[in-house]
Amino acid sequence: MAKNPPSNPLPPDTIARHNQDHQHVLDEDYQALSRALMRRGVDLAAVEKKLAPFSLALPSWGLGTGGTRFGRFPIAGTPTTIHEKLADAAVVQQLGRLTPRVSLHFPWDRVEDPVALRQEVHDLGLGFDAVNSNTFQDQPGQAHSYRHGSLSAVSAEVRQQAVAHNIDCIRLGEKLDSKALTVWIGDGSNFPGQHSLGDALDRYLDSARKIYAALPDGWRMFIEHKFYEPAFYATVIGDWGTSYLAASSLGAKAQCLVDLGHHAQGTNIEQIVARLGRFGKLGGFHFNDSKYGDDDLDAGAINPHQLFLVFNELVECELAAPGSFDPAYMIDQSHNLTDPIESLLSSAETIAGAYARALIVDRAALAEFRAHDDVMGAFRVLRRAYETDVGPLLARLRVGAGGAADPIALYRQLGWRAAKAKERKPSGPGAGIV
Ligand code: LRH
Ligand code: MN
Repeated sequence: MAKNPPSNPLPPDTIARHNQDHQHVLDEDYQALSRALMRRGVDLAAVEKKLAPFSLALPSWGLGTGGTRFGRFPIAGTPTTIHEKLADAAVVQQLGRLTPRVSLHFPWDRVEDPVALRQEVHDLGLGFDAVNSNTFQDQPGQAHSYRHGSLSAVSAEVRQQAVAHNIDCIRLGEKLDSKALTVWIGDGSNFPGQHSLGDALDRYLDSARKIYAALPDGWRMFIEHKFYEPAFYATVIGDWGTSYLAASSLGAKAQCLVDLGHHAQGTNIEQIVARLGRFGKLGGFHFNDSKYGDDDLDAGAINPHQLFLVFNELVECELAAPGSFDPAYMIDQSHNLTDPIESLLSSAETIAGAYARALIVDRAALAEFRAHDDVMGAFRVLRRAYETDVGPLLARLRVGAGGAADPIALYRQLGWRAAKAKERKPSGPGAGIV
């Protein structure tokens, strides 16, 4: 949770005044929670030490209004340029203090002058996280279409074009101090027989090896699997197993990225996290939530218990491999009906809350119950942590880092969106995620 940058989008004194009005209640609630946790033998100082550096990256594409194939209903004042998106990201960071990085998507984010943009993001107290390539859409003037795939396409020209785009993303990312490339491809088929399922993966691996070879030292390549859409019969990187096999065959810099919405209903995602963590291939996350498909809803909005169980596995992975466990935590949501800043403030706190609950699990009691196959005993240990309101703890750390006691209430009070609606050009209606 970072301190004040040179150019804050919001006047810091407004946050200080807001917090003064809330200080008494914050202290009371925090004292009550710390007393309750102390009684349960939870070492609050250790929990806060773990929680304080926790941070997330915002998706540049999540700062604008999202949509579906059926339509998009932009809110006046939402950002359309990279500069407007970074200003809004700085508002989320200044109020919430959990999101000091932004993940860019090329070519959605047009970067005219990377050196100037790097300075701009620094002045806003932010940085750039993984960059994302895009070979799931055709760009105007593009030589070869991705209609029949990209990195796994039958056409060598198409594969070469897709490889070149990914390497361009790495080179641009280097200029922006990013340290990772996320590769999600929509490649797949809609009809049985359309593709050789084996050859399609081999073509993908051949292309991915060329991208991997272009990675600078210290960089990582995140392979993002997804079980369907836009392909509706078979997806080349359709599950964690294929992603794990691909990352293992590429090398140490390649790891698997888990987007929570990319799994069939009923999938035990926390077990996938445990497996990838156990074998050192858990590179990162795209946090969101879904009820049906890849709905890209706000994290924890539908299934907050699953989010808690994912962090419970992350804490166990961290305990099993202290120091070598460093997944990239990113949000990937589509804000179709809410103000993106409010959704990102809410989601970031929800995700940090899931981590905080996982940190207060009584691991010793859990191990004891597990050792004696005491099913209900073990379950109740997790349930007790899950049912703990950690809000006062998060608020104390947030305010301590210069954030707002009640970020969304202050955001609304300050009228940022209305002010931006007067100065920003409207983004037209349309369809699709951006
Ligand atoms: C694919 C995905 C991927 C991004 C896109 C915006 O569904 O999750 O991470 O490239 O959304
Ligand atoms: Mn994603």
